Amino acid sequence: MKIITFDFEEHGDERGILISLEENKNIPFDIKRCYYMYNTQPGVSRGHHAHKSLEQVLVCVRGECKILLDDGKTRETVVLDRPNKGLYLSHLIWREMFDFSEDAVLMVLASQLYDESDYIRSYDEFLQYVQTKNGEENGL
Ligand code: T46
Repeated sequence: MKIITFDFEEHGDERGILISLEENKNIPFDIKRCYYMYNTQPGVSRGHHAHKSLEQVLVCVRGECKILLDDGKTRETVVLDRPNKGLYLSHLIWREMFDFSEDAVLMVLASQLYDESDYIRSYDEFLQYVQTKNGEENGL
C-alpha cells in the first residue's frame, strides 16, 4: 500500500508558526468540509470503516494519535505527532484511529459533505467491495 504523507510548509517567525492549507495546492482536492475530534477518552479506537469515494487529509494539530490503514491486502500504521504532518486517505481504505494522547486534536479536511451512504461500516462488506472493484477494473 502506498502511504501518502505531507510535510506542510511552516511560516515561522519570532511570533511562532503558521500553516496554511489550501484546496488543490497543498491539499489534493476541493475542500468541502472540515471536522475535528478532541477529548478522546483513553483506550478509545474510532473509525472502523471505509469510504466508497471520500478523500481526506488528517492532521493531528495538537498531541498525537495513530492511524491504521488497510487496503484489503496490507495494513500499515502511521503516527501523526506534529501539526505540520498530513496523512492522505483515499477512498476504499479501512481506517482506525487510536492511541490518542490526552491533548490530541485530530483535524480532518474532506472532499465531500457528510454522507452516511458513502460509509462502509462492516469489514467483511469492505473486503467484498474492494474485490468487486478490483475485478471490475481488471475487466472481470
Ligand atoms: C473518517 C474518520 C477519520 C457528522 O454529523 N458530520 C460529520 O462530518 C462527521 C464526520 C460526523 N458526524 C456525526 C456522525 C456521528 O453521529 O458525528 C458522529 C461521529 O462520527 P463517526 O462515528 O463517523 O466518527 P469517526 O471518528 O468514527 O470517523 C470520522 C469520520 O466519520 C470518517 O469519515 O474517515 O473520522
